[in-house]
Amino acid sequence: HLKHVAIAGATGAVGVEMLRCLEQRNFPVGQLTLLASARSAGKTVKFKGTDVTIKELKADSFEGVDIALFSAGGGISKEFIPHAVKAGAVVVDNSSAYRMDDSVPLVVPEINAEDVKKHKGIIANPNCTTAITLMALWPLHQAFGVKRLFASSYQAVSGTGAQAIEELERQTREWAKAERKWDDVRLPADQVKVYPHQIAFNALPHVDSFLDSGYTKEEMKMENEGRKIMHHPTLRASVTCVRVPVFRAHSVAVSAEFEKPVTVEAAYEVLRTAKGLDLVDDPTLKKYPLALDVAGKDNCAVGRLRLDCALDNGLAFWVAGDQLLKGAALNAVQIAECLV
Ligand code: 2RA
Repeated sequence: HLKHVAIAGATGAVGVEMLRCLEQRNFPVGQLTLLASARSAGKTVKFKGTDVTIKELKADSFEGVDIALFSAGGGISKEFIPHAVKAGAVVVDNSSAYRMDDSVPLVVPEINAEDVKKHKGIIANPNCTTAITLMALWPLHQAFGVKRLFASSYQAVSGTGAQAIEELERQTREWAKAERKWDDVRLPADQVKVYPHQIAFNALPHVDSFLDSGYTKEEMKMENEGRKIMHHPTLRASVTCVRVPVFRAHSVAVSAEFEKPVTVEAAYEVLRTAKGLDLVDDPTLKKYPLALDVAGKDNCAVGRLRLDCALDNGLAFWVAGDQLLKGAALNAVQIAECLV
């Protein structure tokens, strides 16, 4: 039966995609409440051909709400989710606020949908880089038992939000407008607002904040969240997260070591039938996952499979996925689908 659904952060890059996923997947929405900052209150957006007016997010915004999707940052989640739960809503939170809370399931439906029913009012959506990587790692883990992995991510600016998308657009346009050459790409400091350094034509090894260990919070999410989602408490993951001038798809280079003997052919067997994943792997035809190809798509894509030459029993591969969809909005809506 129909649900009263709320989206907190409805005007953000992820919130907009959440609304689109609800519509495209024909989610049983009986009533829709769109919540954002005072700045956005009063604006209208279309849902199934009807104008819906955005309201200011407040403590009492959740009366009668059955399912609340949050994507407005950890601070907003911490402040307002308790009110939503108190009002009787089940919350799917895209922020990192509750992911490692023992009473909060952390879910990628293709992997651990059964954890959804253990919720005490909140279900957490994983970090985008984790979700996208696990879409390829999970089937391989089921078949061969992953011990540890080394990964480098190439993360889209959409992961930072709408302002970062705008910053990459602006910096790229600024360079092109001036008809500058390939060896003259440094922009004036006042063009660098969102990131610590220019993102256009650059690669920033700095996503989220640094820890005393020298890793960033983003880099440790792969191990911390991977252990919880896969119910694999001894998983080890050494990751370097890099922001690159790509708009909305994350790509990850992975080297994974397994318990059981692996071959590329055996890996193909499990990847070919994995849900939510496309196997795109034929270098002779220049076929491998591309950020531009997965952008806007529900499925992630895996390719460049080969026996890892530096591990005794490992596979190297490349996985890509839309950061706003499987990395955030789609996964959150798929979790909500487990609730209806
Ligand atoms: C990022 N994974 O890409 C983080 C949050 N979406 O910035």
